[in-house]
Amino acid sequence: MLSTTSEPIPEAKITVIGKSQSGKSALFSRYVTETFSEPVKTIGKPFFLSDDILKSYLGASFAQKVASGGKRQIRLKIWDTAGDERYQGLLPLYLRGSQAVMICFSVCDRHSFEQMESFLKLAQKDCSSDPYILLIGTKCDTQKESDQYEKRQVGYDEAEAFARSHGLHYIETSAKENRNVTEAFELVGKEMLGRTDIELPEEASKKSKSSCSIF
Ligand SMILES: Nc1nc2c(ncn2[C@@H]2O[C@H](COP(=O)(O)OP(=O)(O)OP(=O)(O)O)[C@@H](O)[C@H]2O)c(=O)[nH]1
Ligand SMILES: [Mg+2]
Repeated sequence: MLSTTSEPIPEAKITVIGKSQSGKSALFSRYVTETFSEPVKTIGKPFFLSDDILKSYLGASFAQKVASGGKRQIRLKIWDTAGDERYQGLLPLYLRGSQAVMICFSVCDRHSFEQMESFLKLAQKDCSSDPYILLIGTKCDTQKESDQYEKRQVGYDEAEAFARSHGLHYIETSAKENRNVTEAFELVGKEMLGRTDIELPEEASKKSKSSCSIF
């Protein structure tokens, strides 16, 4: 049974990183708003027509959503960061204190896959504790037989082997066709519920009052 509303829901900070145009915002907004619309490059201006659900910050967008991780619930506080190189200097700020990092590449952009190693290092260096890292191959609706522009350039087996060699899970998603999006976030939620550093809202607010971090 899921927890009742009177019980406090534990929360976790999740940060989504990866090369520009790898599909981070489409994945994030598909999960949070359950829609797919042509996203605007994340730079820190209000993106999508929105609303109170998605909030815009310098070099990132933020939203939260309660996920079910098996029998329990967890509030995912999600930061969707800008992949544009001009904003890479801000990444350590967003990564700090993240309990999970979703590293995205596009299966139709080999260059974005080649950058996984450096994003992985960044996640391992800049999160304060040992984060749960999930590798995500986005745009899996693009297949070999598609036109040149959207041709798949990274196969599932290669990406999965890369993830396994680093002891990580790998999942392929399509925000466009709504494939594996909820599954990816719920996997993160489930992993978070198995950790000991997950906080209840009161603990998190006490901590933020006693530190300088705005996140
Ligand atoms: N075919 C397909 N295209 C997608 C999918 N997800 C995103 N795209 C397209 O990929 C492009 C980039 O998507 P974004 O979500 O803005 O990428 P991003 O990683 O947030 O980019 P930055 O904000 O620049 O870091 C857009 O034109 C999207 O429409 C998908 O699942 N399938
Ligand atoms: Mg974006």
